[in-house]
Amino acid sequence: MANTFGYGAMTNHLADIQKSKAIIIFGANPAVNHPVGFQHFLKAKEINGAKLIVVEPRFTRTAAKADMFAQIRPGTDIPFMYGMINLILKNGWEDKKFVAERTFGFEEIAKEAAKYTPEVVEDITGVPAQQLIDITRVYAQTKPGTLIWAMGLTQHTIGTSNARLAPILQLILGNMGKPGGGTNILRGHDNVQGATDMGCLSENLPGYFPNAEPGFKHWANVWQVDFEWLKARFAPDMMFKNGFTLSRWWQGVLEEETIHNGPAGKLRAMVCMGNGLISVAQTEKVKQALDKLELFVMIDIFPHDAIAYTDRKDGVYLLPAASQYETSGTVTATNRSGQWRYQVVNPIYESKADQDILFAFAKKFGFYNEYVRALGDGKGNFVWPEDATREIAKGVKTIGLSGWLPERLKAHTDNWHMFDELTLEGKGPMKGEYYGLPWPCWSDKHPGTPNLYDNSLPVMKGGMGFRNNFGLKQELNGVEYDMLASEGSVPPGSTQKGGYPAITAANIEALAGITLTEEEKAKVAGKAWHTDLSMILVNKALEAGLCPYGNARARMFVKEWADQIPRHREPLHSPRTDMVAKYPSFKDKPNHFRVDTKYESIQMQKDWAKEFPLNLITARLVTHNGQGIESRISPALSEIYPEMFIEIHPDRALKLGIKDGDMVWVHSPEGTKGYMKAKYSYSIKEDCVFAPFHWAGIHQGKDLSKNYPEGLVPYSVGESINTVTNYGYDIVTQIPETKGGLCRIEKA
Ligand SMILES: Nc1nc2c(c(=O)[nH]1)N[C@H]1C(S)=C(S)[C@@H](COP(=O)(O)OP(=O)(O)OC[C@H]3O[C@@H](n4cnc5c(=O)[nH]c(N)nc54)[C@H](O)[C@@H]3O)O[C@H]1N2
Ligand SMILES: Nc1nc2c(c(=O)[nH]1)N[C@H]1C(S)=C(S)[C@@H](COP(=O)(O)OP(=O)(O)OC[C@H]3O[C@@H](n4cnc5c(=O)[nH]c(N)nc54)[C@H](O)[C@@H]3O)O[C@H]1N2
Ligand SMILES: [Mo]
Repeated sequence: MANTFGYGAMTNHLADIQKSKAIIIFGANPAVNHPVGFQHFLKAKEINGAKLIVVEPRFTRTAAKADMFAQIRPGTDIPFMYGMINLILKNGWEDKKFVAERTFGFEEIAKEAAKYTPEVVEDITGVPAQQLIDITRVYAQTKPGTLIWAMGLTQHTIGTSNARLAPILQLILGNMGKPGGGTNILRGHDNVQGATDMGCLSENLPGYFPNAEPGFKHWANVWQVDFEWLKARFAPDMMFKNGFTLSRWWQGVLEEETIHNGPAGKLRAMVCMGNGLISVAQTEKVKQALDKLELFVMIDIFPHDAIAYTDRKDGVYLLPAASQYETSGTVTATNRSGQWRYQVVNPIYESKADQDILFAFAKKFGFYNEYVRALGDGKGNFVWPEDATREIAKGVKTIGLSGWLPERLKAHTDNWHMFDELTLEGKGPMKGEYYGLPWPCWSDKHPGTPNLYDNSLPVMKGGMGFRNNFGLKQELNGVEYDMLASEGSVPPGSTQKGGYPAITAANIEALAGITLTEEEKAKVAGKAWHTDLSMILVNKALEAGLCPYGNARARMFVKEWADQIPRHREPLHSPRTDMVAKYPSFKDKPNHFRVDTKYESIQMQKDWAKEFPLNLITARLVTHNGQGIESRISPALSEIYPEMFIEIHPDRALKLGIKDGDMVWVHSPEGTKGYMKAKYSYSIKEDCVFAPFHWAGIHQGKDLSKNYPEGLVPYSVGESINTVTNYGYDIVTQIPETKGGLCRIEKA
């Protein structure tokens, strides 16, 4: 099952933010959620005099450090960014050369931006026109500028559009591919980047190979198994279909008429490995689905809250997983760097490392031999995790993991004091490599890539253009455009003078100016750079100073998408009914990760704001983590924030007759309600409330403590705000709209 929380990696690295002169943050609170990384932001301010701009619905601890703070209405970042682009173009602050040489579709963006005057933006976002003008003037004229985002941009029905418009803003300013610039998405869990890279999403295979026959054939080749054998593992016609997502698996159990699960029909069993389950929206549905499953297997280092939500007495199995300290291997950090970790202790008691649990399953299901065939001698004799790391290096060329050999990664962990913090350059024994070999690390000799898309550096020093993934020509408004970069836009030391396509067996000789031997030709026949396991194509490209994936233009316009350019659409449950008519949501989408997903039909159903007048924002606290089980089982952390609460502005509370510390009911348009403590706060506007999502164990007011295994009740239980968050899912990724929605509050 896929985890749909977030997409995208940092283009630059964390310490590179120290080189920024302007930092604009949309919907991230690094002072709280990335406190170690936030030190680089503070250093940029102190050492570099960088201007820090925060665009946020709440006055956060990050906002407290900002030079400029725009208190935006949730879900309206697109109008804000278009407003900036409008002013940039009016004042001629765009980087014309960059746009002309390295992008596609700019005119469409300019047309849309023209609609968003400062007055229009003020009406939609609630940010005063003059503030937008001031922020744009500073950000557009102070370079290099970096753009930061995290969950405040992604957890919306239009999350994907948000995540497209932010890089478009950076492209227009020419801030892409520059030290101190880029788009830097602060990712969540340890190794969430690695998990995405390894195919833990239900719509693609490891290394982002499309969920289609060529992708499976590539992996069959790497795994040395027969493609037909792989095919036989799937129900008929289901092999190339997206799977369910974590946010909607329950629909597969509960709502037969709206699922598209082929001959398998309803979901009957679930294995949950390292996820809290109550952390996704609609916990009442999650509860009902847990009750209805025939088999529920939890593989976790601790039996977590989901256990308490189901009343069932059988069909539940807890498999004790070992923690990261009891195993070893690589994780991938938010800046694409690899880190080797050594085991500290052997798994304690009867716990097993996750991979050993998976191996045991594979044996039981009868495909262990195929499962481990690519490892070691192919007969089950292998060294974990070294051989698995080699398999990754062999198969994942798409993002350039070929250079991530275990020996190299271990040397980086062993010598991490031998790297420069600001440039990541190695010294002494590590000379010539960048710390953590940030991907793409194209080959065993490539040093890694600290900053993506920097075409001022040779490819063998981490330089590159944009990826050629979308053809050579594209038509737009009757004109045919070249999708490759212009003449003159190319990393130095290349055999080419401008753009070039992705490397294949068919074009390598012409592009690199070489002749392959007959033996080489036979080895690479029919292959492209990312499917050629011999490495001949990649190595020959690198020798010619060519980036294996080509040198193309960044697309601002995407023909195949629901919105070809990012467009503002109001949240499904919007506090501004007048805006819904002007900026309606998408048409309902059938068969979206196997389930029908509603947009317009919910949005138009009624004037939600009348009954549910408060905008609900959910986010994080520094002392708790995720679903909260790992921090609520700590007596010390539970003491700092001992109970679930909801922040409300005192002026609004006064109108509702709610005093600071009163218990309240928070009602959701879903028909559910949550019981929690009201807390006065001035950090939100009067029409918003804020609640953390770290609690569980009380469901619609009912205490579930008795349902935890004996002796394992967390020190703090509370209502999960996800019982109250509203229906709404991103049109592409299906991330829940947990940062936009409505509620009503009454004194309990
Ligand atoms: N202490 C701690 N650290 C963590 C975590 C944790 O649970 N605890 N979780 C980790 C994980 S998994 C992740 S993904 C990251 C997440 O890191 P962040 O994205 O920083 O996390 P949040 O606090 O959920 O959301 C950030 C901000 O978005 C704002 N916001 C809400 N709606 C909007 C909007 O429409 N527009 C804008 N511009 N802003 C909006 C919220 O007010 C909030 O302050 O943190 C990681 N770090
Ligand atoms: N309302 C609202 N909801 C949200 C969000 C929000 O901002 N608002 N944010 C969303 C986001 S971005 C995220 S990432 C999710 C987070 O939600 P979850 O992923 O559910 O959160 P965690 O608490 O990090 O859960 C991790 C689980 O993994 C277990 N674990 C830790 N180490 C290991 C290991 O080595 N092996 C195994 N098998 N298990 C292990 C832990 O014990 C824990 O149970 O919540 C999402 N939900
Ligand atoms: Mo996350």
